[in-house]
Amino acid sequence: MEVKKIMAALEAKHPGEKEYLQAVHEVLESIEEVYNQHPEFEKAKIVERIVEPDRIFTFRVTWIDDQGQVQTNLGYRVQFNSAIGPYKGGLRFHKAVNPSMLKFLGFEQTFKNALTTLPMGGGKGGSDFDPVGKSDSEIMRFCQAFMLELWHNIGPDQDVPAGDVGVGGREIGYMFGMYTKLARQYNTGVLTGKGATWGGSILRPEATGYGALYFAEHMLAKAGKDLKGKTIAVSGFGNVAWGASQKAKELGAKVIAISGPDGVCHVADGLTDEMIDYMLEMRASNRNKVEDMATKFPGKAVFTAGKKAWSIKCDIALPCAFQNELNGDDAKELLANGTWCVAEVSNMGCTPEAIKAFQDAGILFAPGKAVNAGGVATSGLEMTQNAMHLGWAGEEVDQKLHFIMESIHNACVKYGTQPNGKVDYVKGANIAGFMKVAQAMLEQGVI
Ligand code: 2IT
Repeated sequence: MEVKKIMAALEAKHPGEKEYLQAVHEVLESIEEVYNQHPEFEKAKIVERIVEPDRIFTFRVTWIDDQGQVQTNLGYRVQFNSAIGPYKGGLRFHKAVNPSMLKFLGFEQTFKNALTTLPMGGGKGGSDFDPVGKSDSEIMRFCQAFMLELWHNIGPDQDVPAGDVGVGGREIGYMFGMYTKLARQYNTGVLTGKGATWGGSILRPEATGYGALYFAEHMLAKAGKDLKGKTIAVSGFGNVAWGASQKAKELGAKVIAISGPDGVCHVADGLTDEMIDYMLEMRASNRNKVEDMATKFPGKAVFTAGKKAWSIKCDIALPCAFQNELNGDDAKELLANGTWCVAEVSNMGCTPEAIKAFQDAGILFAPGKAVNAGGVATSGLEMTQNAMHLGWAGEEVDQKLHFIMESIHNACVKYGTQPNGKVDYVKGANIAGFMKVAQAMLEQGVI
């Protein structure tokens, strides 16, 4: 396999699919050496097959807004790879959603899910529907119209969507309600991230953020460090940033910055429990403004318009919002301010330039597909509970989440330890995930 040749062919086939090509390039670069030691992979053309989704559904979603106007959006489901289990991955509602974004997310999801130790393939979906400024009734009508199209292509052993940016418990509820009405079956395991009284797993809302901090604990311990008293900058204020902030505080760190599309809030004394709770209200309001934190807690949170979380001096940076939200310039600023650990909690949160800057500087860096896998892992645990028609206590779920994050860290160390003894977490995560999916594809023949 030659990365350059494969990338050139993909670029010609999928021109302009920036995020998708970026995600594929990162994985291929990491696995090239190991792949070329396996002639059986080359013979079965595993790389050529693994970079293309199994199939993509595209559909029109029509709904009526509060003014009585007809609105049309595009909906998608990318069923990327089902070599190790049913398609599994979230739905993203965001105005910038397009096939490139969902293909990158589905591709990443395939390897992330392989890392979780659970039997889940990779999928992703969503819509260019923009939740910002929408009323609750509009959100409900859109979710129902979206499910009217999607329901036929999903199922507990077929494809199991969940939340992502713009899709949380509320949206999953509206979609599940419509699914049940259409299917005339109470298929609990068809979606994850459900409410706790109707098949949802305890801790699923917190799991992405909690898992990220468990992973960070292991990464820091391996480097002889810990979280106690460390300052953390977090981007975003959605579900992921909320869970990460909660756990960071619980483990003795101080979250001193959160950000949004409008700017950053500097919280010199660290987020309080009250402020962390308020993040949920900010998310539910659909205003998408981090300034609301400063308005609610004057004097404690200081808002600066147009700045990112990465402008605040911190020990640890946790991108928790969107792909490519931390670029080369941001990396320089963080490094100049003495940041010594960056853990991507968002999917592909850092640009290739930023990752290179962190790696060149020799600071701790771990990629999203390892760090944020606790979310989908807990979705996998929700599927298990649904299949057994029972629910576990929070302690049991948390214990399993701990075990999974430790296993992912171990896999990164196994496949990513360099001759100098340092761990390349990007390489480690990519190789560990790839090897599992590639081997399964090989054993299942050319299909
Ligand atoms: O990016 C992700 O892993 C998610 N949005 C969660 C997917 C899931 O199926 O829980």
